[in-house]
Amino acid sequence: MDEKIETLQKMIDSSSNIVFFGGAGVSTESGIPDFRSQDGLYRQQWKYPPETIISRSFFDTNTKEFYRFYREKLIIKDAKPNITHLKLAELEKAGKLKAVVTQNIDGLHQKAGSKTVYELHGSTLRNYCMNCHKFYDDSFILESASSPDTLPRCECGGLVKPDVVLYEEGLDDNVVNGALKAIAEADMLIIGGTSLVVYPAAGFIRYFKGDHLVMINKSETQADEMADLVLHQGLGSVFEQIRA
Ligand code: CNA
Repeated sequence: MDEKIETLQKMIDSSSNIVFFGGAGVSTESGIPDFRSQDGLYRQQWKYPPETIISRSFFDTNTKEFYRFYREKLIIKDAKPNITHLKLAELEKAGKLKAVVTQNIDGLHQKAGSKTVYELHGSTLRNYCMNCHKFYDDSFILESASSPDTLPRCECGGLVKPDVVLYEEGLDDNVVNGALKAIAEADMLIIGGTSLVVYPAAGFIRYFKGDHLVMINKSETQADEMADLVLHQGLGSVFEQIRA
């Protein structure tokens, strides 16, 4: 076991209130592209930049184009949790990890068995009628596309919108409060798979006042300089060596 992994294991062993703060890099090893890596969604050619498409004003004015992107790029039907999701769930079961705070919208932490998950940006697994608030799953959104131009309509006729926080929309207060409380009370914060450039989410790590701050990310981030331990490598190659 290399020295940094040993240090990480010792930090985990001596902590009892760990929080994991993650982003799209947690799910790349499940086959879901992130935004900013080499093969991320921002490098793919699309008629509009992704941050434009997943904004509220675009949703309101170019609804068909929004759903074409949403169905094709953001709903990943058969994705399975990877070793990082599974180890985090094990750490929670062992009573060491108290919460996962995620910017991801893929539901994979819950699929892995994690119970306390703060989904800052919502979930593609939930979609709701903007008229009567009836909820629909992700299959409904996919199956409602008889042609790529078809909009997902509720039985009442209302448009079914993803329960995902779009650019220009605010975060849910309860989720934010839960996430901030968990981070503020943690004795160890592990940040992983996030470029830490999307706000306000990225600012949440500033609430941490515990003993061990660890950053695990393939590329450099703004958290590197304040972290006690920095690992620039794939999350899977780290978590496969960690004992709960
Ligand atoms: P991002 O900006 O794409 O950054 C991802 C970061 O993860 C990059 O710095 C990569 O270097 C790093 N990374 C990629 N793969 C790995 C790996 N295997 N191990 C370690 N590091 C890795 O994504 P952020 O989450 O920071 O940006 C926030 C956006 C992305 C949120 O609003 C999400 O909703 C959105 N997003 C989510 C998903 C998902 O739910 N799986 C997918 C794509 C985008």
